[in-house]
Amino acid sequence: MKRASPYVSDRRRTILRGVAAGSLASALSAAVRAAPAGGFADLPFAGGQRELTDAFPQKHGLLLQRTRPPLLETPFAVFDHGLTTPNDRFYVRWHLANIPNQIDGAAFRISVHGLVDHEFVLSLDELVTKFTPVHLTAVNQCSGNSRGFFSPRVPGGQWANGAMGNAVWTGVRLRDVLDRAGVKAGAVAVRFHGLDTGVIPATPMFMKSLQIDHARDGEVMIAYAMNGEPLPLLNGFPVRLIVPGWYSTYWVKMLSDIEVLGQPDDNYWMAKAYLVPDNPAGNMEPGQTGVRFVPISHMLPRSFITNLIDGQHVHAAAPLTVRGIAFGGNTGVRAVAVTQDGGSTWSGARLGPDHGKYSFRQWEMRLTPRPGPITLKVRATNADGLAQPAVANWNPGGYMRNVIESMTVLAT
Ligand SMILES: Nc1nc2c(c(=O)[nH]1)N[C@H]1C(S)=C(S)[C@@H](COP(=O)(O)O)O[C@H]1N2
Ligand SMILES: [Mo]
Repeated sequence: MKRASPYVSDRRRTILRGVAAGSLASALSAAVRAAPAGGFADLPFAGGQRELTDAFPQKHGLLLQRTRPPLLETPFAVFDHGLTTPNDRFYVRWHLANIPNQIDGAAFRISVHGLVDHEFVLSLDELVTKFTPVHLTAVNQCSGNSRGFFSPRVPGGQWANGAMGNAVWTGVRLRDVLDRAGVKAGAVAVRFHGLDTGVIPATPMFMKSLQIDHARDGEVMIAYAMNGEPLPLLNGFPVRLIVPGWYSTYWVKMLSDIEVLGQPDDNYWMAKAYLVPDNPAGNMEPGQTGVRFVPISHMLPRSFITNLIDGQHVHAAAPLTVRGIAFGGNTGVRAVAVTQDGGSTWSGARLGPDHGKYSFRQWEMRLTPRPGPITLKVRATNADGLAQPAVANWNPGGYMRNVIESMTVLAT
């Protein structure tokens, strides 16, 4: 048996402490009766009034969109505070209403089964101590982040830009777990599900799959820590899947079941939900017919200004720092550019330290505004040379929005 490194045993204690923290978490049902944190916010689209809530366990100051199952958005100002998104401010999204209120980490098991040589169940303790730990900084972004800005509007969670976050994930390679099971010839996909269920038995269980080669690429992780702490219950305690560069619909939370499949997965959540037009931007015209749809996959480049808000007054003729975050999607950020003249001229921003290709990248630019309104736009180009578009993509699911963002400030 492999002896655990001090780091791992340290980690293990943290995780086991996390179990206790998990049971301290107030029940969700009690949580939703609690009073608002104080304060409301107006997201910049019709129907965007949100209460700021403290009512959910391990969460603080999130924009309440729905209580059960919870949809909680990160207020955008949080992204100005640092490279990673604090766990208590990290957004939350669930599909099904029955989510465990507490999980006993000591009793928790992951079942690995299907087209493998040896089926087995894995305890949290084994996962933490028997596999090589890995760390990765990666953006978790909902496929429907920014859906509230779609025009024409589409149904679904009406998020502004806060259904995303960046965290340092610690866990093990999915490949290592699959290797221990021994994937048989003929395997085509690996399917994942967690502990959440629907209210009525007819509700399809939330299950997502990856192609076998993707599942074994050595990057996909089973994470047991987020920013050095156990995962908050609502972000998937005790373990979740991390699929770097892919939309978070694949990042299955409270992961309890891993099944190797010998045929493509045609379950509801793969075959019917989360489909996008089969082109690089997931784009189509509203009302267009004959469009071929495919399962959503990797993310697209995006960038945001984080230290200014639309309509803000700034000093004219004095140096102004504009800063923000960018990410490349499924690869790193090559460049971030800013325009203050509607897009005729762009200047390169200074990029902050590189924390890996799946992380947010901070950027900064100094400019001296002339008096009057200034429309600022920011554009990221990723390492593949793909830049954000000037015109928004559209699809009926409200997925993959990544248009160049714009805001107007008034210099006086
Ligand atoms: N078990 C489970 N995992 C899940 C989901 C879910 O409903 N159940 N939703 C997915 C979707 S669509 C998103 S956007 C992310 C949200 O992750 P977060 O709540 O940690 O931010 O979880 C993903 N993993
Ligand atoms: Mo999502």
